[in-house]
Amino acid sequence: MSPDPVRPVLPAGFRWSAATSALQIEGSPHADGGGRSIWDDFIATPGAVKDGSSADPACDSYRRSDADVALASGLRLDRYRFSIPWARVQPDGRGTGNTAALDHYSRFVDALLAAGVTPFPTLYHWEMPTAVEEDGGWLNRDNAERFAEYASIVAARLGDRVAHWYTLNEPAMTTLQGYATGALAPGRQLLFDALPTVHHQLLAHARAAAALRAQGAAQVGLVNNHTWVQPLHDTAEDQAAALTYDTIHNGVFREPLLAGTYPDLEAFGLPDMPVHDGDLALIGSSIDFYGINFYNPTTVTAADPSSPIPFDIVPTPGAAVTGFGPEWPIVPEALRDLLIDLQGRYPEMPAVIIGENGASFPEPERAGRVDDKDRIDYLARHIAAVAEAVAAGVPVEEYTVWSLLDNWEWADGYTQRFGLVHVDFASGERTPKASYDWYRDLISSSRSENVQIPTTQEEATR
Ligand code: GBH
Repeated sequence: MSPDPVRPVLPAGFRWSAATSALQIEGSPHADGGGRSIWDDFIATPGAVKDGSSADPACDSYRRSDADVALASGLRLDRYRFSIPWARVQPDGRGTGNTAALDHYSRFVDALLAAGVTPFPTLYHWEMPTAVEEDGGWLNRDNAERFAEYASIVAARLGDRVAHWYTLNEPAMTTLQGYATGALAPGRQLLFDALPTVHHQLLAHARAAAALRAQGAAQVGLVNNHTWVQPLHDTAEDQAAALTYDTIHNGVFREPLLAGTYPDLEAFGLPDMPVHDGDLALIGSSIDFYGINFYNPTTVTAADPSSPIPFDIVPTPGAAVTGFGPEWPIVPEALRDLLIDLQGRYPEMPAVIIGENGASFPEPERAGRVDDKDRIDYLARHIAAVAEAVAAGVPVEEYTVWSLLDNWEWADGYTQRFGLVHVDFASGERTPKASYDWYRDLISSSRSENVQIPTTQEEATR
């Protein structure tokens, strides 16, 4: 039980959501004429995916979308965050949209609306058509315009019912893991030569945002995944290493959107971004809300001077960990500190939406009910951190759990379970976990009054 009788409170009207992404849940990536994506290519690369799995059938959600709508509706979510894959809509990465796929998402949007849940789609959760990657992917500036054309096609079909859009999910992961280290598709290992993909993604986002608004979109933003970076030791070397990591993971994706400029990359010995006249004005006025995915802080130490990368990421001292091990320390206060720091840097920033937050823990593959106390504890403490930031004046308006369902975790295959709902990947059967009931009750209590956020798992499950 919390010794502190003053628990954080979230204001009435605070919105609740849960998220998934297409490739991670849908299966049948080529049904209805879906095209080849960089993830098909990555999956086909021996050793790329830890358990050798493919994303098919995952949760089989392309064929079981009604079951997912029922689960979203059972939580009484304000909004459901899902993604639409570019390669289904434009199988060759260009041309008029694939009608069968657009019909599918049109029916899905109708089903969500009928269930009282506002659809909140993401247009790019990492599935680039292979044809676009073959034209240089995010290294090629011209592909920003292609992305905007794709956005326009989707908006033309769904824009009469969808008012809120995320353009890109986590461009930092695309740059750092997709193009710099190769841990995710397209598996390029360009190290710092990957940096132009930062600017081309932000440009793609901004052009897509303009295209969406031209079709009547009410609110457009993207989701940056931010981490709270701390030096391991209080030394000049570790502080410099932490600042470099903070700049390439957080700063280069945040500053252009919220301040219309890039950090001084030269100061870190990094090349300048390939900015053309007008780009920064466009990017700097492109968002109606600022999306943040948060999972964990990062502790950084200076690397050996002979290393091509000036920092090493190390375990966070004293922190509990998720199913990923020391790579994913659990430090909820880091989310509060990050939000308060953001508000300090950008006092005029738009509303903040937490677009993802959640954790995987070792759980049975085939099970009925999972009593996922660790997840409830993780979520309760991070929601409490959000409430503390709101109390300190940070304009957070929405919180999203990653994920509604256990799903296919990219290069980690089926080895990590993040869901409020257990999925038996062999049968497709969905079984709500204890965290599903907990989240439903939290949402329902927040509708009747300002919601008191429990700060411990013991309280949360009482
Ligand atoms: C988010 O990524 C994603 O938006 C979501 O799709 C994902 O399922 C969720 O969070 C949980 O990971 O590159 O070898 O280190 C957060 C970034 C990307 C971090 C994959 C973990 C593991 C593989 N995640 N990464 S590796």
